[in-house]
Parts: sequence; C-alpha cells; structure tokens
Amino acid sequence: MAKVALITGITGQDGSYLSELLLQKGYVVHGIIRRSSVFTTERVEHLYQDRHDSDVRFRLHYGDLLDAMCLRRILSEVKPDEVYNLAAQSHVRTSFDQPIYTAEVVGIGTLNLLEAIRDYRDSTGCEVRFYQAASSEMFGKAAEVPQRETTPFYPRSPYACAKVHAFWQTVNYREAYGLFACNGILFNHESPRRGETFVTRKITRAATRIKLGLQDKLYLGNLDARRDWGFAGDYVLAMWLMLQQEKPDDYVVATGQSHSVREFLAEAFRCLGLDGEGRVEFDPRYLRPTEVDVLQGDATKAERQLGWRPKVTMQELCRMMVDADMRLAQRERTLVDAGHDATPRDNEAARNHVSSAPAAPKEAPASRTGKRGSASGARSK
Ligand code: NAP
Ligand code: F7E
Repeated sequence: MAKVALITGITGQDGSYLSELLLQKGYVVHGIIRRSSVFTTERVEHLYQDRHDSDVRFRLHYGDLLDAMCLRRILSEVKPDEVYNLAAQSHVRTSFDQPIYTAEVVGIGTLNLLEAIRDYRDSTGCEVRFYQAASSEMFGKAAEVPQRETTPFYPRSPYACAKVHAFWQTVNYREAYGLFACNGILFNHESPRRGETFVTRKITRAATRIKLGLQDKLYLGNLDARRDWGFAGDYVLAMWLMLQQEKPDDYVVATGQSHSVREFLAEAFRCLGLDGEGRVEFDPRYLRPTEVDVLQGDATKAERQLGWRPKVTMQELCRMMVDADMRLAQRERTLVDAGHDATPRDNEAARNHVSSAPAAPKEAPASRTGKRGSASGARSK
C-alpha cells in the first residue's frame, strides 16, 4: 500500500518541493489550502490531477491551521501516515506588524494540529509521524557560531517566539504522549519558487529586471546581516529522512556557510555582468526592530544520523534563481516591447495581495518601480 502524507502549507515554497519528492517516492499526497479569492496554487499547478482521473495521488483540501475542527475532519478523511506541518505566516518582518496573528498561526496552529493528531491516533490506533517546520530564527541573538541542536534559543521576532513555542510543543507531544514528532531546525533555504518579498528573491527579481531595463533601482535594508542560504529542493529531503528514522528527534539542517546580504547582492549582479553602482539604495523601512545578525548552522548530526548533505552552494543557488528570474523578466520585456502593459494595474494589485483601494500610505513597491509613496506596502518587505 502506498504511504499517505498530509502537508500543511502545500502552496508554499517548501510544500511544492516536498510534494514533488513524496510523489516521486510513490506517496499519495494530500495538502491543506486556504480559501482565497485569488488562485494560490501556482507552485503546485504542475502536480494537480483532476479528481475524475484514475489513480489520483495528489489532492487538496480546504482548511486552515486556525480551524481545529476542520483539521480533525481532514485527518479522519485522509488517514495519513505522515503529517508535515509547513504552514506559517513565515515572514519575519511582517510578524512585527502582525504579532498576534503570527503567534496564532505558528504557535496555536501547530498545537491545534498536534491535538488533532493525538486524538486521531488515540481513537483509531493508527500511528502518525509528525514533522514540524522549526527555524534557525529561534537561535536569534545566537550564543555561538555555528548554531547546533544544543545552542540555546534567543528569539528576536514575534515569528521566532512563536516558532519556539511550536518547537517545545512538538517536543512535549513526543515526551508526554509518545508521538513520533520531529523538529527540523532549518536554516534559510531559497529557490526560484521563493516568495518575492524574501531578500534573495527580491534581489534576483530586481537585478534581472534592472538588466532588461524594466526597473531602475532596488531598495534594501540591512546588507550586513549574514545568513546560511541553502537550496529548498535539498532541504525537503531532510524533512522526509527525519520521519523515516527508528526514533523521533530534532535536527539542524544547514549548509555550514554564511554570507552577508551584500555578498548575495554582489553575486546576483556578477551573474548578470551588471555594475550595481547607483542601483541599490538603503530604505530604513526594511529594517527590523530587532535583527538577527549571524546565522550559520552546523548540520553534523543530520549528516551523521540521516546521511543528509546539502548539494547546492550559495553561488549555485544564486545562479539558479537569476536564470529563472531572467526568463520571467524576458517575458515581461517581450510584452512591453509589443506595446502591452506587462503588469496591468488590477493584476498587479492582486499579485501584491493588497487592496487596490488607497490604503494607508506605507512603502512603495520599490522592487518594481524604484519610486516611493504608493499604497502597495505589503509588496516589498
Ligand atoms: P511560505 O512559502 O511562506 O509558505 C507558507 C505556507 O503556509 C503557504 O502555503 C501558506 O498558504 C500557508 N499558510 C499560511 N497561513 C496558514 C494558515 N493559517 N493555515 C494554513 N496554511 C497557512 O513558507 P516556506 O518558505 O515554504 O516555509 C515552509 C515552513 O518552513 C514555514 O513554516 C516556515 O516558517 C518554515 N521555515 C522556512 C524557512 C525558509 O528559509 N524557507 C526556514 C526555516 C523554517 P497561502 O499560499 O494561502 O499563503
Ligand atoms: O531576510 C535582510 C533582513 O526576509 C534575510 C524566512 O524564511 O528564513 C527567513 O527569514 C535578511 C534579514 O529572511 C531586506 O534584515 C535586508 O537579516 O529573506 P529574509 P529571514 O528573515 O532570514 C528563516 C530561517 C525563516 O524561518 C523565515 O520563515 O535580509 N534584508 N534588506 C532584507 N530582508 C527583506 N525581506 N527585505 C529587504 O529589503
């Protein structure tokens, strides 16, 4: 019998790569998606199967981590062997604007899911393995470099505080109820599918548009922050490996190398043969009230126990993202050259996930226009 997996956050970057991996391994994959007035399934569109087809191995269910009842219903419908909890309000800067919502989704949402799994197991006798998407952000103002499983947490954002809560709930369900529950403490991982408001993608998107004359400038915050950037496609394998072990445990997943935002920026411009002079400007609105200066992971335990190793370097990752974004920019250039508006006003507003009504004046979609003062603040965090 094929194994059954349930993924929350299936429409996100990691959800899409994990779905691909599990389908390749012969799993039946179920995912939870939120109802939205616009399509959010772009990253998993290529995996979609019509329900009327025979041998459907990829299914989506409406739900939300905040809706505990529906999580229970979905569990009893799907009967999963493995649950991967990837859903989150995952943007650190946004978590300062929406701390309570972030804490509810990331913290209480995880608890809702753990409770639903415990009840499902106790009432059916079916064992379920649980993966929690923990984060290197939990190390925050880190006590040591590199950070490993034993490094104390010192969270520096509402997002990180909520992830610490979810981490310990996961450990507690393992110890209190014998649930097979693992925390993957993943360091930053990126890809061409990365959300456009995270710094790597914001840079590769802007640099390629600058190259093709579609944009003048890029506005960024703290260029000195250092991150351990890996490739999301490598990291989802570590998630799966954790749930295949004899015993549940927590693991750091990282490349072991850290680079500054400035270095990533220089690499992206170098890939394009672009001179960054005068193209990048500082905007204090992208600073965080409390910053995490250096994240660099030590994944020795994952290598020793899971046999996991990262395959893609920061330079290769940057090249991969630049190449993918260049294809998007070329498409946009072609439309513009043919006299079309490549980003019609209505579509642009929808893509920004903001109202096109004149909301409170926040920050400009700087990564697009290089101008300030528009109402599309949510775009370019
Ligand atoms: P992402 O691209 O931001 O995806 C987040 C997913 O969560 C989306 O599918 C989103 O759905 C869904 N979601 C948000 N709120 C939800 C709710 N209330 N109920 C159900 N689903 C909800 O994140 P990612 O980069 O793939 O990361 C996956 C997980 O790993 C997250 O938990 C993140 O915090 C964690 N993490 C990420 C990194 C990283 O570097 N990428 C590192 C460490 C940990 P919509 O499409 O509807 O918005
Ligand atoms: O910022 C700096 C910013 O938003 C990286 C999430 O997946 O990884 C991610 O969180 C760094 C920070 O990612 C801009 O201040 C400068 O120091 O790409 P980011 P993040 O905050 O590290 C962790 C592991 C997660 O768990 C999260 O879910 O870049 N930075 N200028 C900027 N960042 C952004 N977004 N935009 C800027 O303009």
